[in-house]
Amino acid sequence: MRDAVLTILLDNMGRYISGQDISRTLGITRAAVWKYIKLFESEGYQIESSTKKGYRLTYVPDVLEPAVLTSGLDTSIIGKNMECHKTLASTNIRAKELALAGAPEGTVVAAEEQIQGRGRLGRSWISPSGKGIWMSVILRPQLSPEKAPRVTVMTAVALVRALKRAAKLEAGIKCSNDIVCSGKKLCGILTEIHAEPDVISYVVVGIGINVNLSAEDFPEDVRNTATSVKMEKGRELNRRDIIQAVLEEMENIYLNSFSDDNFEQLLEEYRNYSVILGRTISVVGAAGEFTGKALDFSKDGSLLVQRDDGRIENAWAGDVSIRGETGYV
Ligand code: BT5
Repeated sequence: MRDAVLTILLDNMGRYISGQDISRTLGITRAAVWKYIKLFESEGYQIESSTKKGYRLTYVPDVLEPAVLTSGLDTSIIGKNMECHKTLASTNIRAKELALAGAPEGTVVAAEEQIQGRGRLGRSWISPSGKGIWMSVILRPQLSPEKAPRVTVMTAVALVRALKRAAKLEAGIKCSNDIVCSGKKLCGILTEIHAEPDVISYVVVGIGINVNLSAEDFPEDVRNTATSVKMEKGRELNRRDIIQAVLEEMENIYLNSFSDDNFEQLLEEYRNYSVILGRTISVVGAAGEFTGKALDFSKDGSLLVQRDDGRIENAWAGDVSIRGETGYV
């Protein structure tokens, strides 16, 4: 019932709605409505009350809860089913449990804090409470497993678009799972798949966005290579606006540009956002390290790198780390 009252206020954000209308719609007393209003105020929501006009929600605190994140969300699949937690080991782990148990496509898991946030290749992801977007999306694309890198390409483009739309921030793509700004890492993507031999059964796309972190929130070893929306813009942003933009852009691409026919167009946008194409980079993989020129991204999502001796190698984002010649990018 709490969420139902909150949803009505959110759907009427900035407009008065009478206590009577709320009580009638939900079949509760006006006294009960008033109790919820007091509860929301104690949680940081700002609500104006007028004996004649009713209640008007004027401010929503930066908290992750399904009613807040889904109200006004313009999607038909992604985010229709949502779970928010105060603390999780990792949203990817929780999303995988849900996917295995049959959760519908588009289910989103978000957490205020992760205590075992994960990067690729067993690395960790710093996820302090209340300051970032740490979330995972479950998808069930009808794709053969070797096309799974497409999901990361889609997510990277969606993140760049969403940051531009919701935060007016120009970000770039380093390697498909790294979104960067001012030469530092702003977001990371961890795509994990579960597949039968010929078809993907589910994909969990883990998305980490440093929103309101300050330099001190990063441990020393990461501080020089990491940034946040707040550090770039000089002010805090509400995570809800960014989450909704990300989910909307993801769904837009998923429904319109994900097929074999349209993927080339998406790849073109991806190339435009790349901060490494044409540059000399260092590729660090299981087989060692080599330097070369980043030539292009192939249709399968790998990076084509021309080694100094002229040979062209495929570098897979999932298996390698890429560094600029002189720094992180
Ligand atoms: C990634 O790995 O970039 C993927 C990160 C995915 C995080 C999301 S959060 C929601 C979901 N649940 C999870 O448990 N994970 C996903 P990788 O390219 O391996 O980068 C990891 C490296 O980035 C670390 O070894 C650090 O050097 C650095 N790093 C760690 N935390 C960072 C942060 N918050 N911002 C920038 N850099 C960070």
